[in-house]
Amino acid sequence: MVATMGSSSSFLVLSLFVLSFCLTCNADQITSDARGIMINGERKILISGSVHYPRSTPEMWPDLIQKSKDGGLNTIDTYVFWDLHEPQRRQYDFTGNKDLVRFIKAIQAQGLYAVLRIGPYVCAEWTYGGFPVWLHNQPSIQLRTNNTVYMSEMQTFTTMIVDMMKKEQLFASQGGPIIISQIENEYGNVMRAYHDAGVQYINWCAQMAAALDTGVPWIMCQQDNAPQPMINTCNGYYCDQFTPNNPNSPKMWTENWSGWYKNWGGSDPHRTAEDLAFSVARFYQLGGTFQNYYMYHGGTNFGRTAGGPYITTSYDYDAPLNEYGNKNQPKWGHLRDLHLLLLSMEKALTYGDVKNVDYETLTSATIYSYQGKSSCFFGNSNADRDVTINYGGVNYTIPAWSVSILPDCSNEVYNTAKVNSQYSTFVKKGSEAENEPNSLQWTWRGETIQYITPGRFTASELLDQKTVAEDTSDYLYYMTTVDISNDDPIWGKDLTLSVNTSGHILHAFVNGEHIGYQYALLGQFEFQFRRSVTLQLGKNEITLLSATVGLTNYGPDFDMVNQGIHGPVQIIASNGSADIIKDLSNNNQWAYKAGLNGEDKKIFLGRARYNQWKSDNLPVNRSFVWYKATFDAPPGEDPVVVDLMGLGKGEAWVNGHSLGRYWPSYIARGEGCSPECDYRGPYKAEKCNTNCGNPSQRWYHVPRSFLASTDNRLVLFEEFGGNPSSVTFQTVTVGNACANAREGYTLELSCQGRAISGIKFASFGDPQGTCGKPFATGSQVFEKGTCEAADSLSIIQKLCVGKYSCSIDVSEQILGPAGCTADTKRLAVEAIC
Ligand SMILES: *[C@@H]1O[C@H](CO)[C@@H](O)[C@H](O)[C@H]1NC(C)=O
Ligand SMILES: *[C@@H]1O[C@H](CO)[C@@H](O)[C@H](O)[C@H]1NC(C)=O
Ligand SMILES: *[C@@H]1O[C@H](CO)[C@@H](O)[C@H](O)[C@H]1NC(C)=O
Ligand SMILES: *[C@@H]1O[C@H](CO)[C@@H](O)[C@H](O)[C@H]1NC(C)=O
Ligand SMILES: *[C@@H]1O[C@H](CO)[C@@H](O)[C@H](O)[C@H]1NC(C)=O
Ligand SMILES: CC(=O)N[C@H]1CO[C@H](CO)[C@@H](O)[C@@H]1O
Repeated sequence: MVATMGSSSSFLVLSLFVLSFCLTCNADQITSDARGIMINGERKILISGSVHYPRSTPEMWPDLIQKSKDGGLNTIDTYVFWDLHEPQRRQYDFTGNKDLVRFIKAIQAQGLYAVLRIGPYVCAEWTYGGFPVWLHNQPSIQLRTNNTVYMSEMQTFTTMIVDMMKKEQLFASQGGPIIISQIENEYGNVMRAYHDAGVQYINWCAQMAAALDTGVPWIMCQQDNAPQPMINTCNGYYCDQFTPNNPNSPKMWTENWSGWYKNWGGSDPHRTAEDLAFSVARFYQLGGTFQNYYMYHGGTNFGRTAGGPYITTSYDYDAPLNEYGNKNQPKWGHLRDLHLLLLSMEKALTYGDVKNVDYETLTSATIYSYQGKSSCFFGNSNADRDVTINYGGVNYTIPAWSVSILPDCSNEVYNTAKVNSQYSTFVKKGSEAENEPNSLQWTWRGETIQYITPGRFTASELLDQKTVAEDTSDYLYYMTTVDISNDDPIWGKDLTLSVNTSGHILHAFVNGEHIGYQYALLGQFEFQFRRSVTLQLGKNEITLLSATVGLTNYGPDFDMVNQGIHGPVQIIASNGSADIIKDLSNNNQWAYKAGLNGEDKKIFLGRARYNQWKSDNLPVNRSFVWYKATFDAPPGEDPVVVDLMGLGKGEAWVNGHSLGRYWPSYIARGEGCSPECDYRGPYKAEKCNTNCGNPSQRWYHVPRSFLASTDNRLVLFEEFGGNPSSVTFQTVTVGNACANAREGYTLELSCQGRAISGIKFASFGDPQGTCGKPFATGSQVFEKGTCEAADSLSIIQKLCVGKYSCSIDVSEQILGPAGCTADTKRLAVEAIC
């Protein structure tokens, strides 16, 4: 806008014009066609990664986004978590790590695009799929279907989020970063269960969203019948065979599962860098132009946000950035190399002519020609066979389950199965805090178990936990009394208390005594608790304490899955061969209380008024105990974790911030792990697991922003019984970095924020062995081969030691003659961090 001013009045008019125009002067126009999303009329290659704002802290966001950008992403995707923002009806919260606007602005600050998946049902292994539990208790409501009460609540929340984004000018149509929004989530997977009402509902979702007039496209993932103008998109481990329902919609992949989540009782899933890169390269080879990693950073399920049942507090996901925000190498680097290459081919991929050539089974070439130049993808989807193809008179070998990319159709620049990025291993180190004693000094107090007291909410039936506790706590007391007279047929007999529950954990107390507890085994959430009991003549007090471990978040009618004691609750007297049953389920008056006493008093905040902590006779292996200790923060910048080995199950707080549930006593199933992992062949969540036979989760992230340098307060609520004496704070640092690159490539090494302190091994020639690789059998070291450039080690030492990162062109010019006859020489380096 250049103009010369005439008079002051026309200046005023003009500046008003400029002002109003400039509200949209950075505006981007987002449209789409069959080849892709277009920004201001130009088709784009969009490479996106999911980072969920509440799974980290605002202090971590800039670094996570920076590392995403350095990893070659141009877009960040997040869900919006309704239950966090509206914990009680019409009471909103956007503070701290719930500050959605701050998160979107952090994306904008680094020049990335954003995808806002409002849902508001989000699944996401998040408790109740992101729905606030009060929704469940609205009269006449039915969730995710043609129900006016639900639709009105959904519309109110969705509109509020859209208005909030508009007010902050965050849609691309206003000059902001949000280029796409999503309504609903994977509804196509469950729609059949809702019959015609489901179809009616999804059409309503489409109209409701479109009417919000964001100026950017809306998507619906896993929705084969997505009504116009919604774009349906694919979620899965592989999406190369996906076609959208509208021939004018681009081929978009909204969830590429970069790994998998972990359960209590489960081992650690891993998806290899080779297979993930293969799925991505294959998708872009076959015409995809938008793909999103689910997750790029998984993070942590703080507080009670983990869904489930039984999703762990760690949501690491084996994502390219690990739970603490460090690069998960070689995945991060191997994908970055791919992203940069794909972005360099953007014009050819989005505007080029496309030709597919089929070779033998499951092997094909795709050639993109643009402005007289051609770029090639050679894909081999055979899981067990390398294939050599002849293209342009030259033979190319494509390893099994891989894609080669040749930006000039002659030189292979990238192959998904050949990893040139470094491997990093992480080590946990004890706190080096000065004056920190070897073990923490603990104080403790007991949790008071509740029995029937007048004035409680009562009902003559067993109620669902969602109905009574409305997710204010994991815990709900069910309390009743049983009167026994000496003419009662059960008097004097051997008695058993039997309770059917879908809990997930049940504790039983009779006349003040904890007679036992039981928890559901992973995958078997219905169970029956049975213990022998002794009742006295007269009144007997029975307290059943039920605890949930993440509310169900997925499946048709997932919101109606029973959580809590549904009965029957019976006292069973054995009378010879027959049983006499006293059924308490619906005959008795039940009193309810949600939450623990200590939760009501918020004793994890450490207020002086509840300062009844004792320091003597520290209980060990006793259930329902609160423990407290103070500690100094480990110095430095490295991420901090607390090792809770020795404890049973409960929740942990640092300075009042909940770290999440802990359960180190739950040992991962012994089967399903294997020392090897073949990247070839379709991935599934059970394929490449580690950590069988160890606690599913032993270490818990303590974000640096939760900590002061001294006098931090750790509070634990121990439900089952444990020993806190070995609890320690540790830091997570890079142990060593191993890298390996072929001649003609560049080898890069870094210690992720620390200087490289030494080089343990370096050899240019035909080095043997592996180093730092997960799943590698045998010794994890490089060894000198039959030939080697004599000065490799000293050259690498000179180039790298003392540096934060170093990059070496692998060639004889730099490293000296290797004297090898092998035609594929390589450089292998192990650096000490
Ligand atoms: C959807 O709900 C409306 C209003 O309650 C009702 O009139 C209509 O019959 C419902 N449609 C289906 C298919 O259930
Ligand atoms: C390519 O491979 C074919 C089949 O193995 C072989 O006959 C041919 O000589 C090779 N061509 C070149 C240029 O190496
Ligand atoms: C209670 O649990 C037992 C054992 O799992 C089962 O056999 C029985 O059918 C259950 N009863 C009800 C009413 O669900
Ligand atoms: C208990 O067993 C005895 C002997 O078999 C029988 O006579 C009696 O009726 C039983 N009581 C009840 C309440 O079933
Ligand atoms: C803890 O106590 C329970 C019973 O109260 C017992 O079964 C268990 O073996 C004890 N565990 C340890 C580690 O002492
Ligand atoms: C159908 C299906 O498996 N959906 C899952 C896709 O992955 C996301 C992320 O892990 C889950 O939230 C869905 O349940």
